[in-house]
Amino acid sequence: MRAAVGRAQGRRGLIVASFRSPYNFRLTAGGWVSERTVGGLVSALEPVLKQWGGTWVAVRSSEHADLPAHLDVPLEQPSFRLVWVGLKEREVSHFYHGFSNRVLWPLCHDFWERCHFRQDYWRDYLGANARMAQSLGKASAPGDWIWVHDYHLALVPHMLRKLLPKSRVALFWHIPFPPAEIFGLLPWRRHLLRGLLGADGVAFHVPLWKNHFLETVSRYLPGAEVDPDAGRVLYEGRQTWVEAIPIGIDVQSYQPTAEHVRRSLQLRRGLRKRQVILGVDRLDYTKGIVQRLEAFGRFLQLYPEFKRRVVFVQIAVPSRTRVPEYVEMTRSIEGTVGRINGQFTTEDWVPIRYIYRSLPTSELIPYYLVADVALVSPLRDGMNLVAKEYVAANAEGKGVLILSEFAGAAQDLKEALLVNPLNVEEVAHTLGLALRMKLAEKAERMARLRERVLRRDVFWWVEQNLGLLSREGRSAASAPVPRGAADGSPSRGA
Ligand code: ADQ
Repeated sequence: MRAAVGRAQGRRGLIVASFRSPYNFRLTAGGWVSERTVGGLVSALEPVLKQWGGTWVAVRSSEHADLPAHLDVPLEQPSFRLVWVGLKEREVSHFYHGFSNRVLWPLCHDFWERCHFRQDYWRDYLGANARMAQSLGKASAPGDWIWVHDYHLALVPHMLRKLLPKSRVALFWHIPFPPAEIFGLLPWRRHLLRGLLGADGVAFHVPLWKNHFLETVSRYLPGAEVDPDAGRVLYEGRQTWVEAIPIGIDVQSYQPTAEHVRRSLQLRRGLRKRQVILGVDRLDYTKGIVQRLEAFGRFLQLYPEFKRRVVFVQIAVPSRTRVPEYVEMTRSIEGTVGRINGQFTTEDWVPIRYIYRSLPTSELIPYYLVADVALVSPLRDGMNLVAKEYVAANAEGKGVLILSEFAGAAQDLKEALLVNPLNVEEVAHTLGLALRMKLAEKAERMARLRERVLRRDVFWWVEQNLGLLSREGRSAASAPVPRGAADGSPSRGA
């Protein structure tokens, strides 16, 4: 596909649609500056758009009301176009904070008891999806490929079918897809399934989520014909390919530079050369932060010889701070940190360092380098990019990855130490194992993990997804052309 894209004739564009804008904008003394927003989807796709060019359609947040409706971004070195969809405050509140984050998010992570099935949320979800579909219709030219992202926009593919019957549409679902009996609880389950099946291709991170989706369609969507072996659904006279395509990262941007190494040595000195366990997350109840802290506390009880010799650094970026469940979660994490530190702190040692803010990648990498152990223990996660970033940064092979078996990444990264994040005893003992692991075993495990993470990077993932659109006899020659390929200048990997 990489080669095929490079050979393609004629420029066709890639249009990406997501709820979140890839950048926030800040007015400084020198004018507006763009800052990349934090989150898995943006971390993965922004480097691709920067390299390929194209258009990104996203919802405009209220702080950006003064900026034009489209911009060439990033402002400092424009490489693609950002088009904003304006929504009213109430629409964002019901569509995003409500239906997306208090219905679909908990449902898909198997927290169905946290769902708020409210009709007003649903109404604005429908409306916001329709507005997004209209904007995509306006932003696209015939022949463009439209790539819709995530659960916020599940109805868009079906809506685009009516607006742009000839367009090629793919949708990537970034979170888990739950078992049929859980998705079946959703009062609007049929609308959602029909919405997704408007796409030519729907992809999930791993086979488990794909299989849950196919099972849900066959159980709850009358008239749909599912072929699980071929990964195909026939519905209303159309066919949709369904695939498992694990997301990767932009490996290059996690390769440590001399400056990262210098900074990591500084960090290690600041931590008095103690061993370091690291957690890095968007603050979310699905990430299992409280359970992880409890496991660290238990580890200190079970392995007292590590007291004063180890520090747990938890970096959490504030997230969805308007949703009550997240406010409650923030308090609960702070309470747990306080209790464990209160129990174990000595004159010269505080066991947990809690950093509650977003860090730029250049500051995150030194933490990845200094960490003897990365403890990635979500209760449920579509994939989890932090696990892959840690591996990519770990060129020397000295680190150990402990990974929840409930993260999609565990299906990819089998040489990690896999744990059940709810089993506090198991996680505590695995910490003991990881901190005592011999260098040779660490290096061997890390080498295997790196082989997979480096090979299946984010560009591989994009090609696989766009490949879904060229199936069914459509030649790869109609694929979007990365920047430079159409005029004969070299493009990455072409
Ligand atoms: P997220 O739930 O946002 O993504 P994840 O995959 O872990 O989760 O990505 C988080 C990203 O934010 C990473 O790139 C990480 O480096 C960054 N990040 C986290 N904490 C940070 C901090 N304090 N400062 C700066 N950056 C920080 C969703 C799904 C995942 C899926 C991704 C991509 O929930 O399962 O892997 O989409 O598909």
